[in-house]
Amino acid sequence: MPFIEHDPTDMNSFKAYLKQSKRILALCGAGLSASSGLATFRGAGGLWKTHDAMSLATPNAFVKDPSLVWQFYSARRQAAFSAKPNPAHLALAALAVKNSDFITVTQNVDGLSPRAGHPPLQLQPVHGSLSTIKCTSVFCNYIQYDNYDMALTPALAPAPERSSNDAEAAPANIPVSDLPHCPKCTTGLLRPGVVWFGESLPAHVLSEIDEWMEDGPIELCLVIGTTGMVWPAAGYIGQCKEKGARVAIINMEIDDDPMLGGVEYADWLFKGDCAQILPQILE
Ligand code: BV8
Repeated sequence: MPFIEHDPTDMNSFKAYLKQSKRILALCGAGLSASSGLATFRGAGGLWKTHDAMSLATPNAFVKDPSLVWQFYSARRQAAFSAKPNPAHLALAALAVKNSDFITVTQNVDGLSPRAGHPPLQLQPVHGSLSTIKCTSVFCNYIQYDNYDMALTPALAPAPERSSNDAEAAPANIPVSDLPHCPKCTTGLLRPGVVWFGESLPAHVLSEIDEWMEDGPIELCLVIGTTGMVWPAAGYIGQCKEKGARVAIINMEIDDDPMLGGVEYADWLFKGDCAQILPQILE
């Protein structure tokens, strides 16, 4: 069990501590958007039951089978753009409005936190966004932000007869010529503007987080709906602790001795749906 002097599930002690906290960092993962109906990475079900989401979120997967990877991301774009922010997104946005020293570091690419009204200067998307598309040609710097087209090409139109949860339907074999191509250089294949495994995180986002980190001690780190297994994002938990932060984990699954992000212990452990818990503990 973690080394804590109070009941780790006690919301009142958390709320009392939150009241006296200014510099707070929330690290969020796929579990934040689960109640909005978006599959988590570990639970990426449906059409992707036959494929491991982690194995598709890589540059090699895209080179090997751009058709499969584009169908994976097109389905996730369609799901994300149709989803609604849930009470957890709204609670974090409200905290950010109330406290300018609070930042959210999100690993999610679904765009639900911005749509929940989270102040952009206090939201750090370390893994990019599904609504960003960019050219893969080394000679072209085309990038488009905020593209919410449900079908970037006719071949990627949502399949009405097939819900994205239809595990039986195998991905179609879309020819590369029918995949999204760059409107600027016309020859480059477009890709989703997300950070794949093996790719660096956006330098400007990392430096903004580092700047915030260096601004002084940190009172509280909220670890919300994430396995804390993906680095370097998971490293922010330990960095906050080094700056004096207490840690609260909000997760559907809480094992007895969470080793999230190399953290030996957490001060609060709130087990359940963050869409239920966050509005309660952040009010
Ligand atoms: C890099 C975008 C180097 C794409 C994603 C140490 C240091 C640095 C790197 C590494 C390292 N060790 C290993 C690495 C390599 C790798 C890595 O971390 N691998 C892991 C698997 C060990 N990291 C990288 O490759 C990173 N790049 O390091 O580059 C470099 C340096 C210089 C030059 C070149 C290269 C890039 C990592 C980013 C990958 N991209 N996303 C996309 O979305 O398609 S990460 C992706 O997977 C998601 O964004 C997400 O972050 C991650 C899955 O994690 P979770 O968010 O935790 O989601 P998951 O489904 O796993 O879990 C959901 C959780 O929610 C569960 O705990 C569940 O219980 C809970 N939950 C569910 N429902 C609810 C809930 N909780 C509350 N309420 C609910 N309702």
